[in-house]
Amino acid sequence: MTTPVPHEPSPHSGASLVPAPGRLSAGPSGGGRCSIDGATTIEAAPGTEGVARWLRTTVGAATGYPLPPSHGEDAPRIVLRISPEPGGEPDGPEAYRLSAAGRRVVVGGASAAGVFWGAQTLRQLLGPDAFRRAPVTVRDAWEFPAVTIHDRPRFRWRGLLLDVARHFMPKDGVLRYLDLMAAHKLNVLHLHLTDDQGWRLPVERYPRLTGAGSWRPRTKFGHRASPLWEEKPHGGHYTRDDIREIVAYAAERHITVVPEIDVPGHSQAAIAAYPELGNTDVVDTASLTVWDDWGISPNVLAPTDATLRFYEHVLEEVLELFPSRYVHVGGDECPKDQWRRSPTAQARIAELGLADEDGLQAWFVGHFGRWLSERGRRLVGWDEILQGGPPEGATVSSWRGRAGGVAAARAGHDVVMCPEQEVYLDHRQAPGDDEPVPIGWVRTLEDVYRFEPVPPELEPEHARHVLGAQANLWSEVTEDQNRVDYQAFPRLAAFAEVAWSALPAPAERDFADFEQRMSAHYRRLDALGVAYRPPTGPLPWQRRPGVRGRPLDGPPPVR
Ligand code: TNX
Repeated sequence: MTTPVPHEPSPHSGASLVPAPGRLSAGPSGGGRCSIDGATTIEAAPGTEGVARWLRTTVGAATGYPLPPSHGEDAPRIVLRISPEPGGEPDGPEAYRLSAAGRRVVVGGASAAGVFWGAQTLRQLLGPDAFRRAPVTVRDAWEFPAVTIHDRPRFRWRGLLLDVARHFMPKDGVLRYLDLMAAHKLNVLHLHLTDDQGWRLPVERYPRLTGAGSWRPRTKFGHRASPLWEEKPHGGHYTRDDIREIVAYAAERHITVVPEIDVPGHSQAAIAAYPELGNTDVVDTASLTVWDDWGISPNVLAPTDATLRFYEHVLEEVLELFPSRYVHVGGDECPKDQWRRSPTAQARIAELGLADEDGLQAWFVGHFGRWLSERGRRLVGWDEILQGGPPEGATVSSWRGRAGGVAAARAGHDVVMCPEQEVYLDHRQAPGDDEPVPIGWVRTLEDVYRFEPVPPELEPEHARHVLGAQANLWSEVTEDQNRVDYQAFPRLAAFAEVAWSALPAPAERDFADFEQRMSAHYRRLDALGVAYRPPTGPLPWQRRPGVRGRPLDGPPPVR
């Protein structure tokens, strides 16, 4: 993590950048314009070819300009270069500087990632139509006010979780979200690939995981109290090439895909496919199906050697497909009832000399922590992995509030802050009962804008363990792309600013300034075709009258 630079509200209201950059000033000569046109070329220094390709395919498509490689000194151009800070990298590898004046734009990044984030800023400067895929009008030139920007992220983990298990998100949808993340300078996609309700990852050695585990014969609208079963199968899974494509597409955008294989709970789909994975001595796992309801399934993995081997084999294929240093193994919400009743589980507790079932869970997760570190990877787990002691070197996703993150950081573990009370985007964003299937706490755009990833109670020497923040978008109530967009936006834009920009303490944040920039940003989202929640509330077709959500005055949110 880099030290925050003080945030200056944009003096350049026309630019309306989201997330806000560190420093922005009017062009080198104190004013003037910058333009790109049909003669503009791209001069890409070694290492920045990917950014040039991205500019050509996006800004090139939107403007209709070819943006060919530069030859010769005089052509109007976009210059891409990697220019580490002299004497080190005080601003971190993702920092960039952008200066735009006349017919020349220069983007210098501390690394290719920095150059890429600078290119995102350039696209925003060009105006909302730069987010379209073809020109809506033929223009001689695209103009914007000349500007100089110095920018860098506050956090190195700026994540979004997509739950592709509860409702499958086809490959195109994932690629589209990678584009949306890139436009907001987010850099970690946490893919929740397995759960009780579906297994989406192809595993060559165990074909039934997707063969049987990737679909359920019926599904349900609404949260778990809803009576609205739909007698229609739901399912889908990726192929190995789909995963390779997703990972490569993400890498071109300087986004890391962190895969999650959830163990030992949230595993009913796997048990339905391979009944021997479950606690066969206390349940007839052969009659289990992929779960068609929401909540926390009691059917968890058996703590046997055979189960460990099975998941090692699964993880071998995960490591082959995902280069990410971090691999998430879940560890959340594992009901212990079956283990309490299972003679096999109890024998294991005795054999290992463990105190109880929590110890068994820690042993199970710890096994994979060691297994991953022997292979040069790092385990990430939900904050339940703190019970019974987290594996050495594990990173903790703090979701049940901030306490898990604080305890983990004090114990020397890296943490990603994603408290459900603040950044669960499946939760409702307004109190009105016209919100579509409202669940969870009300978290408005302003609430998300005032989310602070570093818990105030954390001592400065431990705060460096906060790698960053993540917004989690679970999909029990988001059955298609429009519903996902509605929950994600506009709040993901506020979240991106929290994760990227050096904002002051929550109470001092200038939400009015953010809202003003958002009015321009909504035009970008329109051009991108994002079905966001309008500031005035849901459009008629975004409502879902009569579907039971969760009453606001009830107990804490039901999942
Ligand atoms: C909690 S976050 C869960 C998910 C649910 C989500 C719904 C976490 C580790 N577990 O399984 O989908 O709440 O908001």
